[in-house]
Amino acid sequence: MRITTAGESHGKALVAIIEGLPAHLKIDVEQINGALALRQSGFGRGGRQKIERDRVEILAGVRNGETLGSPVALCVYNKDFENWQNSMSATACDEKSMLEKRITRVRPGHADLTGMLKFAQTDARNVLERASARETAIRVAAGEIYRQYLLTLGVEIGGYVQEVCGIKDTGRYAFNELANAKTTGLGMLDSDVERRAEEKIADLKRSGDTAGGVVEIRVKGLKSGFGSMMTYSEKLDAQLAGALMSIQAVKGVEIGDGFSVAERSGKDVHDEILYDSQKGFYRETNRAGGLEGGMSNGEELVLRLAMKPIPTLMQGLKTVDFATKEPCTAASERSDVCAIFAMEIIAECVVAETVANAVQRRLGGDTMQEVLERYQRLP
Ligand code: EPS
Repeated sequence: MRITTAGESHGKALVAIIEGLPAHLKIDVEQINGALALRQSGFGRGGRQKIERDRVEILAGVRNGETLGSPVALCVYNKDFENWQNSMSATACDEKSMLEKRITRVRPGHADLTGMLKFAQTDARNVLERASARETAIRVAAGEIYRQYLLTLGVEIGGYVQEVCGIKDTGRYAFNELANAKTTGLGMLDSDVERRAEEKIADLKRSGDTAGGVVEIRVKGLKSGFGSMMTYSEKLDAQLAGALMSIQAVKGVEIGDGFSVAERSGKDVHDEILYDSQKGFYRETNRAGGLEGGMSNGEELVLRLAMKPIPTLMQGLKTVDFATKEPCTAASERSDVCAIFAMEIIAECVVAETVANAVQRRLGGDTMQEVLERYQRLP
């Protein structure tokens, strides 16, 4: 399955086309809209989210609530476009409005400077409009379709926010506890830690600063053997790491015990293998995070990702004006202070996309019934 997205942050709309979905996948539009609303929420979000009310419109590929096997086209309109038409329309922009919206005080940590140099632009807006994390709205809409594909097979995805700007939750949670993270406001599962994290975000807001954090994503019910050690491009751990790193602001990804495996010897890292006539092969520990040799091993997939602080700071960092080459403070109009809860929702969707693709690559199938039968026949 292949997905392409397009859309600028203050352009008319975000769109996606997914090719290769089997026919007869039931599509629940309200579930997609629920995820879009969650992505917009969370403590620390800024003024833009008061303008947007993201809802998906399915333009093609679905009839009467089921995929047809044809490309599925999705659209999420940007309400803010109404306020930006004069400078963001595809045709006939107003010179004065474009000048007013022009950004040359490039922001450290954003794509502004490198993108301007690479694409020969004199206005950072021609770079940042696409680099913006607004694009994740359409990735969530598409990701929810992949989640519905996986749910048909009994594969579930959950997650929670583990850390915000150094304030960490060190608890361990069973998969069925993760759903609570969607109801807390910041996506954390320990209410004391969450309260301290919210205080930290409020402090940072007062000082014009921003925060990132760590999110953990888990996948339950995926059978063994997805991905492959045969070629590096087929390794599921590599695909997951690459997909998660493609989300705006992600600077690190860990699988299972991640970086901490380097601190311990082999006997404290590898998961010993047991056999039971009912359960088949299994492990009592899951330090590998459900992935060995680039393949799912039947245990839960465990992934963590680190999000850097948002690079638009209200108290702008030192930079250089691209036009004058003079030192200045970086541009800022409005910004989120922390979007870690949004990251949790987005990361689940990106994982859904990657895992669904690994399943479809191995099993094939023109209809969901074929995919399901093939999945159920696997050990
Ligand atoms: C973003 C800047 C802000 C964020 C935006 C990402 O938008 P604006 O410039 O309109 O205030 O709110 O994220 C979203 C719009 C969103 O829906 O997540 C950026 O520069 O990356």
